[in-house]
Formats: sequence, structure tokens, C-alpha cells
Amino acid sequence: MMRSIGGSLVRAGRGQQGEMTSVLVTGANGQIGTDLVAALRARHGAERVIASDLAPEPPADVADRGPYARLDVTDEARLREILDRHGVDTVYHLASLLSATGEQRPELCWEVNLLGLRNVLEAARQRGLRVFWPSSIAVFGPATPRAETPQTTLLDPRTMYGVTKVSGELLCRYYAERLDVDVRSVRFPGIVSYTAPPGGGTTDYAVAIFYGALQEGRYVCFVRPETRLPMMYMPDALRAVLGVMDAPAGAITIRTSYNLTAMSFSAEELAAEIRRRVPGFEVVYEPDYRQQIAESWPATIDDTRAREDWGWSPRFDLAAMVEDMLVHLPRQLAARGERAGPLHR
Ligand code: AKB
Repeated sequence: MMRSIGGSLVRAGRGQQGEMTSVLVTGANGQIGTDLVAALRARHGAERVIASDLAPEPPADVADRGPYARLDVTDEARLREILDRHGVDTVYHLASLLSATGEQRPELCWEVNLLGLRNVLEAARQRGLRVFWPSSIAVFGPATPRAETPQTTLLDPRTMYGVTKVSGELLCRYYAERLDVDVRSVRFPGIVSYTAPPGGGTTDYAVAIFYGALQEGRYVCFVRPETRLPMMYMPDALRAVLGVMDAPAGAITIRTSYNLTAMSFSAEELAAEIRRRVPGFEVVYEPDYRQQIAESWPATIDDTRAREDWGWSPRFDLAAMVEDMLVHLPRQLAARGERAGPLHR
């Protein structure tokens, strides 16, 4: 269902909490977008948040929840048309190919990730828009310190996705410092959530493992058991996005992207935590090309600057996240008419 909010939106604020705003979310049907759109609609009102994605229509279960526009972010004219029609003042630009898909389609990854970002930043410069754009731990690489990776360190990406994230960070800083665009960013670790599944990322196993546990009692994991990566539960990820966007401009001292983390665990530690609640859960490890990507990324992250500058503080650790996932994912599966197997509580 394609829906527009007509010409009646008032552009009355700069998008800070409590002010009138009109928001565009790109990549709205993805893992983060699905939950972020719901959070923004709860905050600003459904009609003030325009969800957009490549698909002609939103997923059926959210189709009646607010305005939706079809948008390919590489189409600059269409982007401008949507921004102008809806009087948008803030863009959450999530549309992106992730690390695993990016290795399969490197040219498309470059095009979508960087041309899309450039289109959003250029539109923001011309219209005075505020922008949120997610970077990733994929900016780091084998030459980066793997433990407590500092904010300022060697960026050494070996994936096309990581290359686009480093380039995107530099582009954001250029637009912020030279062209006065208020663009803010965080380097997300792997994100675990239950509403919409991730697609095409290396950290996807940390979500898929819950589906395996609940639906099959078994999971074939594509990274080795000892693979340790920084991770975050979706409620914390949403708090990070809103937190960095709510901060006064003067508090934002990093205009590339903030290091961010909530927890770090190995694949076998995650499996063990799930097994404590789903007895008999079996995991088989069959590493594929994504192992090499995972190994090139940090194990733990130093996010002191985010904590100091805008009060970042995560709430979920591994045990709390697993507990919450195993409460909500079965309900989500039931709502989607999917089977949750006999092993879940
Ligand atoms: C991926 O695995 O590609 C993403 C990321 C860490 O940016 N989840």
C-alpha cells in the first residue's frame, strides 16, 4: 500500500526530541529499519515518519502503520521528490548492502552504499536536513588492534562493505565540517533482534541461531565456535540512534563515526547461553567465507567517547539478551504463522 501524507505536514522543528518533525527512514524494511520506524512513530506520531525501501509496498504486517514510499537511494531525483513532498527535516539513512552480500556483489555495494549516502548528504546540504547514518565495525581489519579497539586507530577494511563504510565516514565528516551538515553516526557491532531478520551480514549467525534453536533444536553455524565479536541487542541499538541524534550539536566531537558496543561473545558462548534455556540444543560448526570476514573484525571495542560525549550506556548483556529473545521470538514466529519447535519453553 502506497500512502502519502499530503501537503499538510508542518516543518516546525529541527528534529530534536519533543519538537515537531518529519522523518524519512531509508532501508526501512530491514533489520534495524523495521524497529527504528516503530520507535520513531511512537515518538513523533505515525504520520510524521515516512518509511521507504526498494520494495513497492511495506511488509503486510506493518502496511497500515504509517506512510510508505518506494525509494532506490541511488535515484537522486526520487529522493528529492520524497523529501520535498513530505517536508522532511531528518533522514535516518539505513539503506545498504551488508558485508556478506557486499562480497558477492561488490559493484552494487559500492553504488548503493556510497552513491546513496552522497545523495542523502547532498540533499541534506541543500535543505538543511539532519542525518543519521550507521557505520560498522567493518571499518576495522587485520591490522587494527582486536582487543578494546580504540576510537582512533588504523582502519583496515578487507571487504567492499568495510571500504564503503570508511569512505562514508570520511564523506560524513567532510559534509559536517566543510558544508555544515549535521550528520551523526555510530559504528554498529552485530545486532541481535527478533522483529525482522537481518540479511546479508556476517554477524547474522547471532540471530539465525535463535531460529535454529526454536524451530529445529539445531543450528549449523557458519563461523567457528571460538569466533568472538562485539554485539548489541536491538533495544540498545535504538537507544544509541536516538541518543546520538538527541545530543546537543556541541556535544558531538566525532563526525566520522562513534565506536559503540554492548557485549562481546564467541559463537559457542552464545550457543551455551541458549542451551541453558533450550535443553538439547545442538550446534554444528561449518565455517564458510564469512569466517575470514569475522576474523578480520575486532573482538572487543572501546566506546569511551560515545559514553563521554552523549551518555551512551547499554542495558543488555548476553544473558539478558538471550532471555528476552527467547520470550519475544516465539511470539513473533507465531504472529507470522511460523512454527516454533517443541524445544522452546
Ligand atoms: C554485517 O555483519 O555485515 C553487519 C555489520 C557488523 O555491519 N551486521
